Amino acid sequence: MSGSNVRFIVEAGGRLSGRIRVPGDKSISHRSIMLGSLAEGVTHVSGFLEGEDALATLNAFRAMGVQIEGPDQGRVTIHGVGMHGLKAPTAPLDLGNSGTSMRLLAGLLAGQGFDVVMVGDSSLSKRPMRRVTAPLAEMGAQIETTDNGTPPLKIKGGQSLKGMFYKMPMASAQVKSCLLLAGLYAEGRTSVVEPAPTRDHSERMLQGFGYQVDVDGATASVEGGGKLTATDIEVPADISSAAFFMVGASIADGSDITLEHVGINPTRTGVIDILRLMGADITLSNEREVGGEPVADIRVRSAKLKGINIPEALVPLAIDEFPVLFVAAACAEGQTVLTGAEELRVKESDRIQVMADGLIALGVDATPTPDGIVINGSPLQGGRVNGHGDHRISMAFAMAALRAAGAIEIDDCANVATSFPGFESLAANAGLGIQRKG
Ligand code: SPQ
Repeated sequence: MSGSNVRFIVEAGGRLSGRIRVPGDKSISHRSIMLGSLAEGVTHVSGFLEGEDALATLNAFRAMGVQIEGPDQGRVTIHGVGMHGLKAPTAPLDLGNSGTSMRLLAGLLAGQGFDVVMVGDSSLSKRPMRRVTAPLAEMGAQIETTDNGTPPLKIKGGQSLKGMFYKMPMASAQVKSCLLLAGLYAEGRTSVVEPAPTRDHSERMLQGFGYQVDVDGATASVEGGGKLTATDIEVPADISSAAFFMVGASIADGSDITLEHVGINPTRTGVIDILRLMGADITLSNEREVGGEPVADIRVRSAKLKGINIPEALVPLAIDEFPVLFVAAACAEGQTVLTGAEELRVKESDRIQVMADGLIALGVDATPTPDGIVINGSPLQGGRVNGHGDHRISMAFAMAALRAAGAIEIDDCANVATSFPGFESLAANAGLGIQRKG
Protein backbone atom coordinates (compact mmCIF):
# COMPACT_ATOMS: atom_id res chain seq x y z
CA MET A 1 0.00 0.00 0.00
CA SER A 2 1.23 3.50 -0.72
CA GLY A 3 3.39 4.91 2.02
CA SER A 4 6.10 7.52 2.07
CA ASN A 5 7.77 5.62 4.91
CA VAL A 6 9.58 3.06 2.75
CA ARG A 7 12.83 4.35 1.27
CA PHE A 8 15.48 2.66 -0.85
CA ILE A 9 19.09 3.66 -0.41
CA VAL A 10 21.15 2.38 -3.29
CA GLU A 11 24.96 2.50 -3.36
CA ALA A 12 26.65 3.84 -6.44
CA GLY A 13 28.26 1.41 -8.86
CA GLY A 14 28.37 -2.37 -8.95
CA ARG A 15 27.37 -4.87 -11.61
CA LEU A 16 24.67 -7.48 -12.07
CA SER A 17 25.43 -11.15 -12.52
CA GLY A 18 24.09 -14.67 -12.03
CA ARG A 19 20.87 -16.44 -12.97
CA ILE A 20 17.63 -15.20 -11.46
CA ARG A 21 13.91 -15.73 -11.89
CA VAL A 22 11.77 -12.65 -11.35
CA PRO A 23 8.19 -13.13 -10.04
CA GLY A 24 5.22 -14.15 -12.15
CA ASP A 25 3.59 -12.01 -14.81
CA LYS A 26 1.14 -9.56 -13.28
CA SER A 27 -1.21 -9.31 -16.28
CA ILE A 28 -1.46 -13.10 -16.63
CA SER A 29 -1.89 -13.59 -12.86
CA HIS A 30 -4.90 -11.23 -12.77
CA ARG A 31 -6.53 -12.97 -15.71
CA SER A 32 -5.93 -16.46 -14.28
CA ILE A 33 -8.03 -15.57 -11.20
CA MET A 34 -10.78 -13.92 -13.23
CA LEU A 35 -11.24 -16.70 -15.76
CA GLY A 36 -10.56 -19.50 -13.25
CA SER A 37 -13.33 -18.09 -11.04
CA LEU A 38 -15.87 -18.01 -13.89
CA ALA A 39 -14.93 -21.45 -15.22
CA GLU A 40 -16.65 -24.73 -14.56
CA GLY A 41 -14.28 -26.97 -12.61
CA VAL A 42 -11.03 -26.52 -10.72
CA THR A 43 -8.17 -24.44 -12.14
CA HIS A 44 -4.62 -24.90 -10.84
CA VAL A 45 -2.27 -21.94 -11.28
CA SER A 46 1.49 -22.07 -10.74
CA GLY A 47 3.96 -19.19 -10.87
CA PHE A 48 1.21 -16.81 -9.65
CA LEU A 49 2.46 -13.34 -8.71
CA GLU A 50 2.03 -12.89 -4.96
CA GLY A 51 2.10 -9.11 -5.33
CA GLU A 52 -0.52 -6.74 -3.95
CA ASP A 53 -2.18 -6.04 -7.33
CA ALA A 54 -2.84 -9.68 -8.22
CA LEU A 55 -3.84 -10.37 -4.61
CA ALA A 56 -6.39 -7.54 -4.86
CA THR A 57 -8.02 -9.41 -7.75
CA LEU A 58 -7.86 -12.68 -5.82
CA ASN A 59 -9.48 -11.12 -2.75
CA ALA A 60 -12.21 -9.53 -4.88
CA PHE A 61 -13.25 -12.95 -6.18
CA ARG A 62 -13.13 -14.43 -2.69
CA ALA A 63 -15.44 -11.60 -1.62
CA MET A 64 -17.80 -12.69 -4.41
CA GLY A 65 -17.99 -16.21 -3.03
CA VAL A 66 -15.27 -18.01 -4.99
CA GLN A 67 -13.29 -20.57 -3.02
CA ILE A 68 -9.61 -20.00 -3.73
CA GLU A 69 -6.75 -21.88 -2.04
CA GLY A 70 -3.34 -20.26 -1.75
CA PRO A 71 -1.30 -18.57 -2.89
CA ASP A 72 1.38 -20.86 -1.59
CA GLN A 73 4.74 -20.43 -3.32
CA GLY A 74 2.95 -19.31 -6.46
CA ARG A 75 0.37 -22.11 -6.39
CA VAL A 76 -3.29 -21.18 -6.42
CA THR A 77 -6.30 -23.48 -6.74
CA ILE A 78 -9.53 -21.89 -7.91
CA HIS A 79 -12.87 -23.65 -7.53
CA GLY A 80 -14.71 -22.07 -10.44
CA VAL A 81 -18.35 -21.10 -9.91
CA GLY A 82 -19.36 -20.92 -13.57
CA MET A 83 -20.39 -17.84 -15.58
CA HIS A 84 -23.37 -17.07 -13.33
CA GLY A 85 -22.12 -18.27 -9.96
CA LEU A 86 -20.62 -15.07 -8.48
CA LYS A 87 -22.37 -13.67 -5.40
CA ALA A 88 -22.88 -10.07 -4.33
CA PRO A 89 -20.00 -8.92 -2.11
CA THR A 90 -21.04 -7.56 1.27
CA ALA A 91 -18.71 -4.52 1.05
CA PRO A 92 -17.08 -2.44 -1.69
CA LEU A 93 -14.31 -4.27 -3.54
CA ASP A 94 -10.97 -2.60 -2.71
CA LEU A 95 -8.64 -2.91 -5.68
CA GLY A 96 -5.78 -1.01 -4.04
CA ASN A 97 -3.33 0.36 -6.60
CA SER A 98 -4.43 -1.88 -9.46
CA GLY A 99 -5.83 -0.34 -12.63
CA THR A 100 -6.00 -3.75 -14.32
CA SER A 101 -8.23 -5.15 -11.56
CA MET A 102 -10.65 -2.25 -11.68
CA ARG A 103 -10.91 -1.89 -15.45
CA LEU A 104 -11.23 -5.60 -16.24
CA LEU A 105 -13.66 -6.14 -13.37
CA ALA A 106 -15.80 -3.24 -14.62
CA GLY A 107 -16.49 -5.28 -17.78
CA LEU A 108 -16.87 -8.58 -16.04
CA LEU A 109 -19.25 -7.22 -13.39
CA ALA A 110 -21.35 -5.01 -15.70
CA GLY A 111 -23.41 -8.04 -16.73
CA GLN A 112 -23.94 -9.62 -13.27
CA GLY A 113 -27.22 -9.70 -11.44
CA PHE A 114 -26.01 -7.73 -8.40
CA ASP A 115 -24.73 -4.24 -7.56
CA VAL A 116 -21.03 -3.69 -6.80
CA VAL A 117 -18.92 -0.73 -5.72
CA MET A 118 -15.20 -0.70 -6.57
CA VAL A 119 -12.72 1.55 -4.77
CA GLY A 120 -8.96 2.04 -4.92
CA ASP A 121 -6.05 3.79 -3.22
CA SER A 122 -5.17 7.46 -3.77
CA SER A 123 -3.34 6.73 -7.04
CA LEU A 124 -6.06 4.51 -8.54
CA SER A 125 -8.69 7.04 -7.41
CA LYS A 126 -7.12 9.55 -9.82
CA ARG A 127 -7.01 7.30 -12.88
CA PRO A 128 -9.40 7.73 -15.82
CA MET A 129 -12.26 5.22 -15.95
CA ARG A 130 -14.45 6.73 -18.69
CA ARG A 131 -12.37 4.84 -21.22
CA VAL A 132 -14.20 1.74 -19.94
CA THR A 133 -17.46 3.12 -18.54
CA ALA A 134 -18.40 4.99 -21.76
CA PRO A 135 -18.25 1.95 -24.11
CA LEU A 136 -19.79 -0.26 -21.40
CA ALA A 137 -22.71 2.19 -21.19
CA GLU A 138 -23.18 1.78 -24.96
CA MET A 139 -23.52 -1.96 -24.32
CA GLY A 140 -26.25 -1.23 -21.76
CA ALA A 141 -24.25 -1.15 -18.52
CA GLN A 142 -25.06 1.28 -15.74
CA ILE A 143 -21.91 2.48 -14.03
CA GLU A 144 -21.37 5.67 -12.05
CA THR A 145 -18.01 7.37 -11.60
CA THR A 146 -17.14 10.67 -9.92
CA ASP A 147 -17.77 13.80 -11.99
CA ASN A 148 -14.15 13.55 -13.14
CA GLY A 149 -14.65 10.05 -14.46
CA THR A 150 -12.54 8.53 -11.68
CA PRO A 151 -13.26 5.80 -9.07
CA PRO A 152 -15.19 4.76 -7.08
CA LEU A 153 -17.17 2.84 -9.70
CA LYS A 154 -20.74 1.99 -8.78
CA ILE A 155 -22.10 -0.78 -10.96
CA LYS A 156 -25.84 -1.40 -11.09
CA GLY A 157 -26.53 -5.08 -11.61
CA GLY A 158 -29.29 -6.76 -13.54
CA GLN A 159 -28.74 -4.94 -16.85
CA SER A 160 -28.96 -6.82 -20.10
CA LEU A 161 -25.93 -6.09 -22.23
CA LYS A 162 -25.85 -6.01 -26.02
CA GLY A 163 -22.78 -6.85 -28.07
CA MET A 164 -21.20 -4.01 -30.03
CA PHE A 165 -18.49 -3.07 -32.47
CA TYR A 166 -16.06 -0.70 -30.78
CA LYS A 167 -13.05 1.13 -32.20
CA MET A 168 -10.78 2.00 -29.29
CA PRO A 169 -9.50 5.59 -29.33
CA MET A 170 -6.28 4.53 -27.55
CA ALA A 171 -4.11 1.40 -27.56
CA SER A 172 -5.15 -0.20 -24.28
CA ALA A 173 -5.20 -3.86 -23.33
CA GLN A 174 -7.29 -2.99 -20.30
CA VAL A 175 -10.07 -1.43 -22.37
CA LYS A 176 -9.95 -4.28 -24.88
CA SER A 177 -10.05 -6.92 -22.14
CA CYS A 178 -12.80 -5.12 -20.24
CA LEU A 179 -15.07 -5.08 -23.29
CA LEU A 180 -14.34 -8.69 -24.24
CA LEU A 181 -15.19 -9.77 -20.67
CA ALA A 182 -18.44 -7.78 -20.83
CA GLY A 183 -19.01 -9.40 -24.24
CA LEU A 184 -19.11 -12.84 -22.59
CA TYR A 185 -22.34 -11.70 -20.91
CA ALA A 186 -23.77 -9.74 -23.84
CA GLU A 187 -26.34 -10.76 -26.38
CA GLY A 188 -24.67 -11.27 -29.77
CA ARG A 189 -21.19 -10.38 -30.85
CA THR A 190 -18.76 -7.93 -29.26
CA SER A 191 -15.86 -6.78 -31.45
CA VAL A 192 -13.04 -4.52 -30.31
CA VAL A 193 -10.66 -2.87 -32.77
CA GLU A 194 -7.32 -1.61 -31.48
CA PRO A 195 -5.36 1.22 -33.12
CA ALA A 196 -2.07 -0.64 -32.42
CA PRO A 197 -1.35 -4.11 -31.03
CA THR A 198 -1.54 -4.40 -27.23
CA ARG A 199 -0.95 -7.35 -24.90
CA ASP A 200 -3.21 -10.23 -25.89
CA HIS A 201 -3.18 -12.32 -22.71
CA SER A 202 -6.97 -12.13 -22.35
CA GLU A 203 -7.55 -13.46 -25.85
CA ARG A 204 -5.03 -16.26 -25.36
CA MET A 205 -6.33 -17.25 -21.95
CA LEU A 206 -9.99 -17.19 -22.99
CA GLN A 207 -9.06 -19.64 -25.71
CA GLY A 208 -7.14 -21.73 -23.15
CA PHE A 209 -10.38 -21.96 -21.15
CA GLY A 210 -12.18 -23.15 -24.28
CA TYR A 211 -13.91 -19.87 -25.19
CA GLN A 212 -13.76 -18.97 -28.86
CA VAL A 213 -12.14 -15.62 -29.61
CA ASP A 214 -11.92 -14.59 -33.25
CA VAL A 215 -8.91 -12.45 -33.96
CA ASP A 216 -8.83 -10.86 -37.39
CA GLY A 217 -6.00 -8.34 -37.73
CA ALA A 218 -6.68 -5.57 -35.21
CA THR A 219 -10.15 -6.87 -34.29
CA ALA A 220 -10.90 -9.33 -31.49
CA SER A 221 -14.45 -10.67 -31.17
CA VAL A 222 -16.44 -12.90 -28.85
CA GLU A 223 -20.03 -14.16 -28.93
CA GLY A 224 -21.88 -13.86 -25.64
CA GLY A 225 -23.43 -16.75 -23.81
CA GLY A 226 -20.62 -19.30 -23.87
CA LYS A 227 -18.88 -21.02 -21.00
CA LEU A 228 -15.35 -21.46 -19.66
CA THR A 229 -13.86 -24.82 -18.77
CA ALA A 230 -11.23 -25.02 -16.03
CA THR A 231 -7.64 -25.55 -17.07
CA ASP A 232 -4.14 -25.42 -15.59
CA ILE A 233 -2.07 -22.28 -16.00
CA GLU A 234 1.67 -21.81 -15.61
CA VAL A 235 2.45 -18.12 -15.28
CA PRO A 236 5.82 -17.14 -16.80
CA ALA A 237 8.15 -14.62 -15.14
CA ASP A 238 7.10 -11.03 -15.83
CA ILE A 239 9.05 -9.33 -18.64
CA SER A 240 8.10 -5.98 -17.08
CA SER A 241 9.97 -6.99 -13.90
CA ALA A 242 12.82 -8.56 -15.89
CA ALA A 243 13.19 -5.21 -17.70
CA PHE A 244 14.80 -3.59 -14.63
CA PHE A 245 17.58 -6.16 -14.75
CA MET A 246 17.90 -5.90 -18.54
CA VAL A 247 18.58 -2.19 -18.24
CA GLY A 248 20.68 -2.57 -15.08
CA ALA A 249 22.94 -5.15 -16.71
CA SER A 250 23.17 -3.14 -19.93
CA ILE A 251 24.36 0.04 -18.17
CA ALA A 252 26.64 -1.47 -15.49
CA ASP A 253 30.07 -2.39 -16.80
CA GLY A 254 31.08 -6.02 -16.39
CA SER A 255 27.49 -7.29 -15.96
CA ASP A 256 26.33 -10.66 -17.25
CA ILE A 257 22.94 -11.82 -16.01
CA THR A 258 20.47 -14.46 -17.14
CA LEU A 259 16.77 -14.00 -16.47
CA GLU A 260 15.03 -17.34 -16.48
CA HIS A 261 11.65 -18.38 -17.85
CA VAL A 262 10.56 -14.89 -18.91
CA GLY A 263 7.34 -14.40 -20.89
CA ILE A 264 8.21 -13.18 -24.39
CA ASN A 265 4.73 -12.77 -25.81
CA PRO A 266 5.36 -10.56 -28.91
CA THR A 267 2.91 -7.97 -27.57
CA ARG A 268 5.26 -7.43 -24.60
CA THR A 269 8.78 -7.54 -26.06
CA GLY A 270 9.12 -3.90 -27.11
CA VAL A 271 11.69 -3.43 -24.33
CA ILE A 272 14.01 -5.97 -25.95
CA ASP A 273 13.60 -4.35 -29.37
CA ILE A 274 14.21 -0.85 -28.01
CA LEU A 275 17.28 -1.89 -25.99
CA ARG A 276 18.69 -3.73 -29.00
CA LEU A 277 18.19 -0.63 -31.17
CA MET A 278 20.20 1.22 -28.51
CA GLY A 279 23.00 -1.33 -28.87
CA ALA A 280 22.23 -3.68 -25.95
CA ASP A 281 23.69 -7.19 -25.88
CA ILE A 282 20.66 -9.43 -25.31
CA THR A 283 20.37 -13.09 -26.28
CA LEU A 284 17.38 -15.38 -25.92
CA SER A 285 17.74 -19.11 -25.40
CA ASN A 286 15.64 -22.10 -24.44
CA GLU A 287 12.61 -20.64 -26.23
CA ARG A 288 9.50 -22.69 -25.58
CA GLU A 289 5.76 -22.37 -25.13
CA VAL A 290 4.11 -22.76 -21.74
CA GLY A 291 0.33 -22.83 -21.48
CA GLY A 292 -0.22 -20.76 -24.61
CA GLU A 293 2.45 -18.15 -23.82
CA PRO A 294 6.00 -18.12 -25.26
CA VAL A 295 8.88 -18.00 -22.73
CA ALA A 296 12.69 -17.87 -22.90
CA ASP A 297 15.79 -17.35 -20.82
CA ILE A 298 17.22 -13.89 -21.47
CA ARG A 299 20.96 -13.21 -21.12
CA VAL A 300 22.06 -9.59 -20.89
CA ARG A 301 25.65 -8.37 -20.90
CA SER A 302 26.77 -4.81 -20.45
CA ALA A 303 27.09 -2.77 -23.62
CA LYS A 304 27.72 0.76 -24.76
CA LEU A 305 24.26 2.19 -25.44
CA LYS A 306 23.46 4.94 -27.92
CA GLY A 307 20.50 7.32 -28.05
CA ILE A 308 17.72 6.62 -30.57
CA ASN A 309 14.37 7.91 -31.80
CA ILE A 310 12.07 5.28 -30.33
CA PRO A 311 9.79 3.95 -33.09
CA GLU A 312 6.18 4.77 -32.15
CA ALA A 313 5.05 1.30 -33.18
CA LEU A 314 7.03 -0.08 -30.23
CA VAL A 315 5.39 2.19 -27.64
CA PRO A 316 2.37 0.00 -26.70
CA LEU A 317 4.64 -3.06 -26.72
CA ALA A 318 6.90 -1.53 -24.06
CA ILE A 319 4.42 0.75 -22.28
CA ASP A 320 5.29 -0.29 -18.71
CA GLU A 321 9.04 -0.36 -19.32
CA PHE A 322 9.55 3.32 -20.14
CA PRO A 323 10.57 4.45 -16.64
CA VAL A 324 13.58 2.13 -16.74
CA LEU A 325 14.16 2.73 -20.47
CA PHE A 326 14.56 6.43 -19.58
CA VAL A 327 17.39 5.37 -17.26
CA ALA A 328 18.96 3.50 -20.18
CA ALA A 329 18.59 6.66 -22.29
CA ALA A 330 20.29 8.74 -19.57
CA CYS A 331 23.25 6.34 -19.68
CA ALA A 332 23.42 6.23 -23.48
CA GLU A 333 25.61 8.33 -25.70
CA GLY A 334 23.59 10.99 -27.52
CA GLN A 335 19.92 11.83 -27.63
CA THR A 336 16.88 9.61 -27.13
CA VAL A 337 13.48 10.89 -28.22
CA LEU A 338 10.17 9.31 -27.24
CA THR A 339 6.90 10.43 -28.85
CA GLY A 340 3.38 8.97 -28.99
CA ALA A 341 3.44 7.91 -25.34
CA GLU A 342 0.87 10.24 -23.72
CA GLU A 343 -0.64 7.18 -22.00
CA LEU A 344 2.35 7.28 -19.64
CA ARG A 345 0.82 10.34 -18.03
CA VAL A 346 -2.18 8.36 -16.68
CA LYS A 347 -0.42 5.39 -15.08
CA GLU A 348 0.14 4.93 -11.32
CA SER A 349 1.88 8.31 -11.56
CA ASP A 350 2.52 10.71 -14.44
CA ARG A 351 5.50 8.64 -15.53
CA ILE A 352 6.80 11.26 -17.95
CA GLN A 353 6.86 14.07 -15.41
CA VAL A 354 8.08 12.16 -12.38
CA MET A 355 10.87 10.45 -14.32
CA ALA A 356 11.92 13.79 -15.82
CA ASP A 357 11.95 15.39 -12.34
CA GLY A 358 14.02 12.58 -10.86
CA LEU A 359 16.47 12.40 -13.75
CA ILE A 360 16.98 16.17 -13.65
CA ALA A 361 17.63 15.92 -9.88
CA LEU A 362 20.37 13.40 -10.74
CA GLY A 363 21.98 15.80 -13.23
CA VAL A 364 20.50 14.38 -16.44
CA ASP A 365 19.49 16.62 -19.34
CA ALA A 366 15.84 15.54 -19.70
CA THR A 367 12.93 17.52 -21.17
CA PRO A 368 9.38 16.23 -20.86
CA THR A 369 7.01 16.81 -23.79
CA PRO A 370 3.21 16.34 -23.90
CA ASP A 371 3.53 12.84 -25.35
CA GLY A 372 7.05 11.77 -24.44
CA ILE A 373 10.48 12.99 -23.43
CA VAL A 374 13.84 14.03 -24.84
CA ILE A 375 16.85 12.72 -22.92
CA ASN A 376 20.47 13.58 -23.65
CA GLY A 377 22.86 11.02 -22.21
CA SER A 378 24.61 12.61 -19.22
CA PRO A 379 26.80 11.56 -16.29
CA LEU A 380 24.50 10.65 -13.37
CA GLN A 381 25.06 12.22 -9.96
CA GLY A 382 23.88 10.71 -6.73
CA GLY A 383 20.95 12.34 -4.94
CA ARG A 384 17.47 12.02 -3.56
CA VAL A 385 14.44 11.32 -5.75
CA ASN A 386 10.81 10.41 -5.18
CA GLY A 387 9.18 7.14 -6.22
CA HIS A 388 5.72 8.79 -5.98
CA GLY A 389 4.20 5.53 -4.77
CA ASP A 390 4.73 4.13 -8.28
CA HIS A 391 6.47 0.75 -8.25
CA ARG A 392 8.08 1.17 -11.65
CA ILE A 393 9.52 4.61 -10.83
CA SER A 394 11.13 3.34 -7.61
CA MET A 395 12.73 0.32 -9.31
CA ALA A 396 13.91 2.38 -12.30
CA PHE A 397 15.79 4.81 -10.05
CA ALA A 398 17.24 1.92 -8.04
CA MET A 399 18.87 0.63 -11.24
CA ALA A 400 20.15 4.13 -12.09
CA ALA A 401 22.49 3.90 -9.09
CA LEU A 402 24.58 1.32 -10.97
CA ARG A 403 25.89 4.21 -13.09
CA ALA A 404 25.66 7.12 -10.65
CA ALA A 405 28.61 8.94 -9.08
CA GLY A 406 26.99 8.80 -5.62
CA ALA A 407 24.29 6.90 -3.74
CA ILE A 408 20.64 7.40 -4.78
CA GLU A 409 17.97 7.67 -2.10
CA ILE A 410 14.43 6.99 -3.24
CA ASP A 411 11.38 7.99 -1.17
CA ASP A 412 7.88 6.43 -1.26
CA CYS A 413 8.82 2.94 -2.43
CA ALA A 414 6.27 0.78 -0.58
CA ASN A 415 4.30 0.07 -3.74
CA VAL A 416 7.13 -1.94 -5.27
CA ALA A 417 5.24 -4.78 -3.56
CA THR A 418 2.32 -4.30 -5.98
CA SER A 419 4.20 -5.96 -8.84
CA PHE A 420 7.57 -7.14 -7.52
CA PRO A 421 7.55 -8.55 -3.99
CA GLY A 422 11.13 -9.32 -2.94
CA PHE A 423 12.69 -6.87 -5.40
CA GLU A 424 15.30 -5.64 -2.94
CA SER A 425 16.61 -9.07 -1.99
CA LEU A 426 16.65 -10.39 -5.56
CA ALA A 427 18.39 -7.23 -6.77
CA ALA A 428 20.89 -7.39 -3.88
CA ASN A 429 21.67 -11.04 -4.74
CA ALA A 430 22.32 -10.00 -8.31
CA GLY A 431 24.77 -7.29 -7.19
CA LEU A 432 22.82 -4.08 -6.54
CA GLY A 433 23.86 -2.33 -3.31
CA ILE A 434 20.29 -1.72 -2.16
CA GLN A 435 18.94 -1.26 1.34
CA ARG A 436 15.39 -0.71 2.45
CA LYS A 437 14.56 1.73 5.25
CA GLY A 438 11.19 1.85 6.96
O1 SPQ B 1 -2.77 -2.43 -13.44
P1 SPQ B 1 -2.09 -1.13 -13.67
O2 SPQ B 1 -1.99 -0.36 -12.40
O3 SPQ B 1 -2.74 -0.30 -14.76
O4 SPQ B 1 -0.61 -1.50 -14.13
C1 SPQ B 1 0.27 -1.14 -15.21
C2 SPQ B 1 1.73 -1.31 -14.64
O5 SPQ B 1 2.63 -0.54 -14.91
O6 SPQ B 1 1.92 -2.31 -13.94
C3 SPQ B 1 0.05 0.27 -15.75
F1 SPQ B 1 0.31 1.22 -14.97
O7 SPQ B 1 0.18 -2.09 -16.29
C4 SPQ B 1 -0.90 -2.18 -17.22
C5 SPQ B 1 -0.44 -1.78 -18.61
O8 SPQ B 1 0.10 -0.49 -18.64
C6 SPQ B 1 -1.36 -3.62 -17.25
C7 SPQ B 1 -2.20 -3.95 -18.42
C8 SPQ B 1 -2.98 -5.22 -18.44
O9 SPQ B 1 -2.66 -6.15 -17.67
O10 SPQ B 1 -3.91 -5.32 -19.26
C9 SPQ B 1 -2.27 -3.14 -19.55
C10 SPQ B 1 -1.57 -1.87 -19.64
O11 SPQ B 1 -2.47 -0.79 -19.40
P2 SPQ B 1 -3.30 -0.09 -20.59
O12 SPQ B 1 -3.95 1.10 -19.92
O13 SPQ B 1 -2.29 0.30 -21.62
O14 SPQ B 1 -4.29 -1.03 -21.10
